[in-house]
Amino acid sequence: MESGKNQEDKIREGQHLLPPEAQEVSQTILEDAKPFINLMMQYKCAIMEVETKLKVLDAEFSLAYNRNPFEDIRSRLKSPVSIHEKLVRKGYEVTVENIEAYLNDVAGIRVICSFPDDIYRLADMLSRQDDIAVVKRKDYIRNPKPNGYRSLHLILNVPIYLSNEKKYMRAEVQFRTIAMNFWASLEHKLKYKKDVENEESIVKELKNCADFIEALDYQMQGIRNRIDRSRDK
Ligand code: 0O2
Repeated sequence: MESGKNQEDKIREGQHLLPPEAQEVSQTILEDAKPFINLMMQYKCAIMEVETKLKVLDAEFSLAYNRNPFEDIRSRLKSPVSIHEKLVRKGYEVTVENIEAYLNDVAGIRVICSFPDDIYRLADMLSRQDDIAVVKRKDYIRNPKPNGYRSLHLILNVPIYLSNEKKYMRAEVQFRTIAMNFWASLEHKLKYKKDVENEESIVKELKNCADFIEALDYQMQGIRNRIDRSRDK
């Protein structure tokens, strides 16, 4: 994702190519967009802060347990279209103030772990850091959604240090195993397919797959425990 400054510069650079009357409109749009671009830059900083914290934990954890607590971290800024859709869906006016006030997941970090117990260990280590506040914890692993969705979500308040202020930004961290992520990614894609035949039976089958995946996760964790125990002996 490009920084706000780059995007702004690019728009400015292209302005002289426009006819004079359009240059004025373009300048107004740019001025109106500034608070939004600035806010997105701040969310991007929050993502960087959380990623750094996770990478530090990874380094320490891998020394202590001789393996990495997560396989991958993926981050994204919510797109303007999705921000617009979510505010409208929640019944709020689409303003920069309402983005900050009502959306938890503009800054999104997804952490993909190998085993369910790594998720809880990592989430607890992150939550205990004294500059972070856990605003909300949604445990869809112990309490899966009716469709079978499983993941642990932490909504965090994370400090970012700007040139003249320290500001707390909200970020959502989703912890999933590889298997949970496989299921959620496919289900997410399938959800947006329109006019699907036998939708009810597909929903049922997806729930069955989620149950298989849950069993698989704990079976793999059991195998790892047995290997660890025999190594300790
Ligand atoms: P996208 O496209 O991933 O950004 P909240 O404001 O936090 O109280 P919210 O955001 O509805 O309410 O909370 P919830 O249910 O915890 O969902 C947050 C995110 O979790 C979703 O973001 C999805 O990324 C993921 N998620 C939740 N439920 C499901 C599900 O049933 N299937 C899949 N595949 N993902 C799910 P968005 O904005 O919906 O989507």
